[in-house]
Amino acid sequence: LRFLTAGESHGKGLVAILEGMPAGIDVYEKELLSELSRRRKGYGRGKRANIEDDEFEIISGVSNGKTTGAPIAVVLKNKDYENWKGKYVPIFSPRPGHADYPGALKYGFKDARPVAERASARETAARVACGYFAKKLLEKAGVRVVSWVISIGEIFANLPSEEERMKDEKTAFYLFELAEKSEVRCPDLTASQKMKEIIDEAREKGDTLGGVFEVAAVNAPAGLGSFVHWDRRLDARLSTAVMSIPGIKGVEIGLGFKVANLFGSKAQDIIGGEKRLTNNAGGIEGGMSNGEMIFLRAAMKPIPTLQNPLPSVDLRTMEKTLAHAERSDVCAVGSAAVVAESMVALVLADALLEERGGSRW
Ligand code: EPS
Repeated sequence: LRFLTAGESHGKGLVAILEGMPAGIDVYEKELLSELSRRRKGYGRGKRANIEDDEFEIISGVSNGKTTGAPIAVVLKNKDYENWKGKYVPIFSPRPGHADYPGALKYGFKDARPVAERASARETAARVACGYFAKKLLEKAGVRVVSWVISIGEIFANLPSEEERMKDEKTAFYLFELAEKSEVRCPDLTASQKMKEIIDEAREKGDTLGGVFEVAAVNAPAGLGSFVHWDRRLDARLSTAVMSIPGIKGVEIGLGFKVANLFGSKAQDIIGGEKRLTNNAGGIEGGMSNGEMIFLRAAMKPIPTLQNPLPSVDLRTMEKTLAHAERSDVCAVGSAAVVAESMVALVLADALLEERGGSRW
């Protein structure tokens, strides 16, 4: 299974091509639309989210509501294109933390606009479109991928223990259901309110916020991925996929960094039967799924476009100035979690097809 995306933030639209999906997977346009809107919405997203409605067209690979085995192509419209048409806003002063500066150095640009247009997280809408088909394939195998936000800035959710979140499938579904009701996708509705307040505070100050989210793949079968070669390891594939989401600076599997502080006798998940008592490994041992819930956590940095801009330079003269500022999001952690679900689903669907193969499902 592989996919490609094309498109710029304020261009005509996005194109996603997903290749390698077997035939016979049910596709419902309403469900795809709802996945796209889960990503687009959320407290802290900018005004752009209200302009876009992620109108899409599936132009190949689906017939009579089922995949055909041919490459699936989805075209997503950028409604905002009409507002940008004929206008051109250069970016001469790169935003610290953004792709602007290294992108301008890389391509020899004095104007970082072409960099910013493609580096924009608008592209993640195309990933969610591909992720929808991966989720539908996983659904046939009884696997579900869910996510929730655990912190935004310094506001931390009060949740069931980490041990329980990593281990218990019912808890995972419960947290997911609550997160779906929260505008910041956080299952602790009291913390959600505080998160909204801190987002308001950031907005008023012309500042931005990041946060941490968790993703769980429930009912994933054992044996996905492999130990036999570095690039077949499932944890490596998952972390690459999640790290590739704009703004992500850290990915942990299971207990993550904390496991390094434990004695071996406390870190491992004892084998006493088919299921383990704990899931510190996040469902992956030796680069393979072990039949426990696959569990990961990712950290997103604050968005680099600040309305109260940081110092920068003018790329034409290298003289000191303030960074470029334009309409942007204040916080997009909830959206990143939805994108991460899609990336995890794409990796797991790929690994599942390696195991089970087949042209039709
Ligand atoms: C983005 C900046 C904002 C976001 C955009 C990603 O857009 P604009 O610059 O047009 O206000 O809203 O995200 C989306 C449009 C989207 O669909 O996620 C950026 O620079 O990354």
